[in-house]
Amino acid sequence: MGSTSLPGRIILHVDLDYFYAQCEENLNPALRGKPVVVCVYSGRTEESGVVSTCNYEARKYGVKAGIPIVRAKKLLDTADAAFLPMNRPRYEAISARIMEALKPFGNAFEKAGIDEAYLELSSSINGDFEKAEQIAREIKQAILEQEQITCTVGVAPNKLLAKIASDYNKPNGLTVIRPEDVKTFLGELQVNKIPGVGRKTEQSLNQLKVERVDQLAKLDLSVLRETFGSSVGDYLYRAARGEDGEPVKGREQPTQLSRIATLKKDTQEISEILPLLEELVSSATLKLTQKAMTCKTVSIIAILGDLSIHSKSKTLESPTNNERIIAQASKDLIAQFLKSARNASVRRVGVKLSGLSTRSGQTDISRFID
Ligand code: DCP
Ligand code: CA
Ligand code: CA
Repeated sequence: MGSTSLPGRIILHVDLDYFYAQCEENLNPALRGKPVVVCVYSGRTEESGVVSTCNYEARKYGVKAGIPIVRAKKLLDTADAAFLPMNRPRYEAISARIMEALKPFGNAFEKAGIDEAYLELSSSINGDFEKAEQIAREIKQAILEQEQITCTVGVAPNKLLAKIASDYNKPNGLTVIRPEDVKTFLGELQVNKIPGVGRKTEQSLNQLKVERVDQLAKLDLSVLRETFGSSVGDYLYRAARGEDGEPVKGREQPTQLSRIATLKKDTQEISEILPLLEELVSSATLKLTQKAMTCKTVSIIAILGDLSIHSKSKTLESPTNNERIIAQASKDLIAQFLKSARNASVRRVGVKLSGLSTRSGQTDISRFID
């Protein structure tokens, strides 16, 4: 049923604390220490609308996102609270700067909302959770220094667990779930701590006498599928075990990577083509490794003296970022091409790696994390 957590994988989830309200505190430091409520006014009457978010001082009074402003005002009746209209463009500008600052900390970066992002650390630290925790502290410090914004970070073997970890101890928290602790950590949580489990799912689970995740893990897959349908059923089954193979995917994550260059002179000789092709392979493979990605297909491109474009592809046995394997495949392909296209005089040569993935095939795990 799809891949589970790869050995050696480490993911960080960063979630900014009481984000809109914290932005407002920074814009007006006099607000600090007071309950601050950011409101979405509907405009119908002066008071109508809902709470977008609030700081932790306001939360002590029971105020939370989604409740009517009128209700928040009642709860904060006796407090010296500030009610502010939401100003989304401001928060977006702050968010954009923070996201840029986060990117260099990981091999892959995925923005998951205005105030949260995933970072893949796997290939740079070789499964070392101590180092990952250190990076998490550096991130917290960097965002605090640059934007005076606190955040909570979760560090775990996959995205699902990293998200659960960052939700565990807010605000200004840092929670690490090591692979060996997953079962105990997860088992004790209430089922509503699983992302996506809302009130309705929670109620259905309660009817099945399931309140905690360890109890959920005891349910048969067939029962979960019957109750929730096959896709939600499968998700809950895997989530209860802490399993998630989702890659960290930036929107700009490439699906292919290519390198192409012109030969010193047009040639039909493989010996005159190989040195350049090897250089191109080396450069493309380096990029692949830096992105903590693997490729499934290798292609060569040949542009001839008459400027006609030709290509040949080979699908590998398993995804890889191993330069030797990719170089061998390219060499085989160019040899095949020269053989089939007799008299072809090559002017430009290139290599293309496609079927790129941050997930590695099972047989290639060691290459992925080295
Ligand atoms: N938001 C909103 N309406 C909601 C929930 C959230 O407008 N029902 C906005 C305001 C939040 C931002 O999205 O500041 C991020 O949402 P979070 O759920 O991460 O909540 P906060 O960052 O406010 O608080 P926390 O410290 O719990 O993360
Ligand atoms: Ca948040
Ligand atoms: Ca969030």
